[in-house]
Amino acid sequence: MQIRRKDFPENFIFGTATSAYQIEGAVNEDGREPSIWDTFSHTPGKTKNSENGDIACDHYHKYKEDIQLMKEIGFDAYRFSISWPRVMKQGKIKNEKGLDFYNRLVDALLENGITPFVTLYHWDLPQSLHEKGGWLNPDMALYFQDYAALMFETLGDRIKFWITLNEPWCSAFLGYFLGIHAPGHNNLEEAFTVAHTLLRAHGYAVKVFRELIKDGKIGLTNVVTKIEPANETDEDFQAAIIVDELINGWFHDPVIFGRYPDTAKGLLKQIGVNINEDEMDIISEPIDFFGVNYYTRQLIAYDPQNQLMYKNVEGPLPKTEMGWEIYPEGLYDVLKKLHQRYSIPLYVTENGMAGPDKLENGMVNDIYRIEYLENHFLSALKAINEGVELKGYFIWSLLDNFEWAEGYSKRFGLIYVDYETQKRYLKRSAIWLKDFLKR
Ligand code: GCO
Repeated sequence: MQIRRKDFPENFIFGTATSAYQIEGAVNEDGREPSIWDTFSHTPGKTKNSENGDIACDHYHKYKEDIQLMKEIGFDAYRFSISWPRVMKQGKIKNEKGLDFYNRLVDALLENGITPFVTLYHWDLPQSLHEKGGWLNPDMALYFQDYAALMFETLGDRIKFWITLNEPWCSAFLGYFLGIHAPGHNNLEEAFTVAHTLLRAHGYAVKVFRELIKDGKIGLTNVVTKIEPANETDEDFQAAIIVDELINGWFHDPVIFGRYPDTAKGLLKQIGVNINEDEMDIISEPIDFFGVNYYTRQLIAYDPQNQLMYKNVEGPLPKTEMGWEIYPEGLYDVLKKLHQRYSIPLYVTENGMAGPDKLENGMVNDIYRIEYLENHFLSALKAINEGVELKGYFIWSLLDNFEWAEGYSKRFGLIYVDYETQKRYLKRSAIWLKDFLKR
């Protein structure tokens, strides 16, 4: 079935997403200070080919050109993140030159008819705050509230859609348990401590938002993965329930219901992992939407050897360059589940794929990305037609960019970036999207 833009609701928003450390570069310019990702990516062995975000896509200097490309493709909106260490020195004293960049960026977006959606925290914690304990320090929720308040006061007159955190699961579990993201710790209890402080920080930001901004919307973006048992056994079903609660429920239930999921809590008690549950009332300050970052599914098998009693099993479906199964049905499933469980407006704040993109004669023939997007658009449309209040869809990503520990080896962009020349090339998928978005 050929999907068309007019199949979606009239006011449905199509956008694209990026994040500060992945595209901006200019890491030492105009008073920006290091983040934990500057430290991590400059630590030998932490990222592929020891690559880092020092230059990235040089978006700090090329933002006007990039906005023209967004306009050419025809996006309604652009989701980007603010670099905390760029706008506050020592994580707490405002840096006017850093704020000026975002003022210029937002003004240029609005001048070009593109609605800004802003993520306050997309993983680049100021290193100076990390040295005060970072997300292990409960006071970080208050530092985050001050940062959020500064941004609401600076940009809140022009930005009406705000996201507190991007994927707290990644910050907590990739950063503090699996160790593949900054700051690279390997401690399960730390991961749960960090998760709780992040959720408190979210709640504190929502509280101050309600005081400062009367005509805006605020939400939380989580990575939402379709969790399925690897085999039709009771053990794998049970393991899948727990993983679904640990990856998905742990960062949704507290925000809406003010409590952590029971089954997963039971497992943690059983394995002796202590969790903190204070200030659940602040964590569950009412929000206006959930952001859904959907990429794939995970097949889960029971594994008593693992600290959390499960392991991932590789699935049989075709995969992207990240090794993630291409599973558009999972997007429909997770949107339906989120709608049924939380009955709150949703935005797909990220969906896209890393492809084997080769630039030939100035073009990348990423037909596979067109097929990927069409099939995921169809899944989203099916959910909408069944009553899910999905209000927008942001494609990850506008540009090829720094894919964290994978460095620049993984290309998610609709636009190809030649990192040698910093030239941009619209891929075949961008040209397809330009036609799709035409009203
Ligand atoms: C995430 C992050 C993005 C990633 C993208 C591809 O969802 O992990 O928001 O920064 O680059 O998802 O992994």
